[in-house]
Amino acid sequence: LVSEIRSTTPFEGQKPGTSGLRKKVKEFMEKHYTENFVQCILDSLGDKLEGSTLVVGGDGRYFSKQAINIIIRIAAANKVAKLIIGQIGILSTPAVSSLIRNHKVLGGIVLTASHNPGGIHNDFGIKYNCENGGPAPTQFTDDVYERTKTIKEYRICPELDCEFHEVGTQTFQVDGRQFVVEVIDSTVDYVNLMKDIFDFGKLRSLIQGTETREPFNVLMDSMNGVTGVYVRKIFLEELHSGQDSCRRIIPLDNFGEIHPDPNLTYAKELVDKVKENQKIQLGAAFDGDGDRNMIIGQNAFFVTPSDSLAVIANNLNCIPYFEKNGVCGFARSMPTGAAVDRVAAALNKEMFIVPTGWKFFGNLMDAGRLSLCGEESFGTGSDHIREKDGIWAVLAWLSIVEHKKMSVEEILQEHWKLYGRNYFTRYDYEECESDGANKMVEHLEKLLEDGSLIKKEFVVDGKKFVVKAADNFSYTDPIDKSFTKNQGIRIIFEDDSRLIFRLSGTGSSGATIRLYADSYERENVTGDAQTMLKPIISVALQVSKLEEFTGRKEPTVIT
Ligand code: VG1
Ligand code: CO
Repeated sequence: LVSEIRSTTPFEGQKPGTSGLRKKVKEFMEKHYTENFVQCILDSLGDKLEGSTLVVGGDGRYFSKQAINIIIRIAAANKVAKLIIGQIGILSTPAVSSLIRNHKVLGGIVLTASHNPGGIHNDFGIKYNCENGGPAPTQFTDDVYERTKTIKEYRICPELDCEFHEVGTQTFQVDGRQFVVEVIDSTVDYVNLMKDIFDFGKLRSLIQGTETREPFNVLMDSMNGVTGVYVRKIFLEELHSGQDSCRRIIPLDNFGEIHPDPNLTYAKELVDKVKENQKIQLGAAFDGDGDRNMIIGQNAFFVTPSDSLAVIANNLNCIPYFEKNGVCGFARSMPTGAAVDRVAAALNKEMFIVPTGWKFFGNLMDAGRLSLCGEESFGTGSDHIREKDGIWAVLAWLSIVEHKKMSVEEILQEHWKLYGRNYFTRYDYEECESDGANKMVEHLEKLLEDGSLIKKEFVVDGKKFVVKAADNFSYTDPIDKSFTKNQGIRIIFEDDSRLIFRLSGTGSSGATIRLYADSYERENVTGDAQTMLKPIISVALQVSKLEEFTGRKEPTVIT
C-alpha cells in the first residue's frame, strides 16, 4: 500500500475546549474536517510519532467508525507503527487511560463528546491523551489549534481497509514499512485493573449476601453509553448482581436519544426507579464515555459529587489499592464544594485546588503528590489512571458500604456530623446567546477591576452577605509552573461561602453559563440544599444581572 499527500484548507474553530474538540457530527463529516484535525494532532507529536503506538477508541457514538477509519489511514501514512483499537471501536475514557499506561505507548485518541448527546444531529468529539494516560495539557492542545489554522495538506493511505470488528492482529505494508493494527477486547485490561484495586471477593459477598447479611441491592444505569460493556462484565459476570441490577447497558450510537449525563435531571429515570423500588440500596448512573458517575442511596438519597469525594477521601482504608500504595494528597477543581478540604486538613494531607478539567490533576499524580481527586461535575478518580472513572467511583462506594456496614445515607449523615456540611449547587444555563453570556462575564470582570464588590453587603431573606474577596481564578501548576488564567469568577463572602461564574468549554454551540454556590454549615447539616442556598443564589443573580444579559429566568439544569 502507498500513501499520498492531499491538499486541504484550514477550518475555523478547531480549538479543543475543556476536554478535546467537540462539534456537531455534521461538521466532523465535512470533507477534510476530521482529517485535518487528526493530522494536526499527529504533527504536534513531532519526532516521537515515527514508529510509535497509539490507542484508539471511544464511546461508540455516531461517526465513531468513520473517524476510526480515517485515523487508521492517516496514522499509517504518518509512520505510526501500531494502533491498539478497542473492538468495534469501543473503549471507555478510563479504559483508554488504563491501556495507554499498561502498554506504555505514546498516547491515545479518544472519540467522544462525553455527556453531550450523540447521533447524526448531535455531537462528536476527538481528544488526545498523552503518555501518562491523561488528557493533553493546554500547551499541546494550543499547538494543535495553531496548526489547524494553517494546515495545507495531510498524509493518508486511502487504500488501507482495516476492519476492527473482531479481536486479532492485522499487519499491513505501507510505503514499504510494517503497520500493525491490534484489535483488543474492550474490557479485559480495565476489568483486571479494577480487580487489582478492589477486593472483588468482599464486593461479591456484599452484593450476594452472606449467612449474617442480607444481599445488598444495586441498580446501575449506563444510559445507553459505553459503560454498558464494563458493567456487564463487572456487575453481572463478576459480582453476580443479577439481571435486574443493570439497565441501558447496550451502547447505542445515539444513546437512545437521551443526554447521557448522570445528574438528577438527565438520569431521572434511574431516580424514579430507585424511588419506586425501596429494595434498591445504591443506584448509579454514568455518562456516555464512562468517566462520570452519580451515586444515590435508598429512596434516591442524592450524594453530591463534592460530598462523594470527601467521603471516599475519608474512607480510603476500605480500598486495598490505597492500603497497599499509601495515600498522598487530595485535589478538587476550584468550583467543587470544599468538603474534601476538611478531610485533607483532618488527615494532614496536602490539598490542591486546580482549574476545571481533569488535565490539571495529571502532573500532581505523576509527581506522586496526589492520590484522589474530583470535580463537582460528577467526576471522581484516583491515581490508578489519569482520567476520572465512573465505575471506579461506584466500586469505591460499595467498598465503603461493605466495610462500614452502613447505608449510603448513614455514611453521609455520619460524615456531616463529623465535619459539618458544605451545601453545594450548580445552575446551568445551556445554549445562551454567546453575545449575552460574554457581556455578563464582561460586566463581572468590570466589577472585579473597579474593586466595587469588596465589602459590599447584600441582604436576602434576613441573611446578610458581605463580600470578602473577589477574583478571576488563575493557577500555576506546582510541577511544571505552567500558568492558566481566567478560570472562573469567584466571589467569596465573609462566612467563606462562595459564588463562582464560568462559561462551559465543552459545548458545541452557543454558550453555557455555569453558576456554582458553596456554603458551609457546622451544625445545621440536614437541610435541603436548594432551600439553604436560595439566598446566596439570589445574590448571584443580582450581582451578575444574568437575566438582564441572557433573558433567562430559570436554569436549564440544577445539580
Ligand atoms: C465540564 C465540567 C468539567 C469536566 C468537563 C469534562 O466542563 O464542568 O468539570 O471536567 O466537562 O467532562 P465545562 O467546561 O463544560 O464546564 V467529560 O465527562 O464531558 O469529559
Ligand atoms: Co465524560
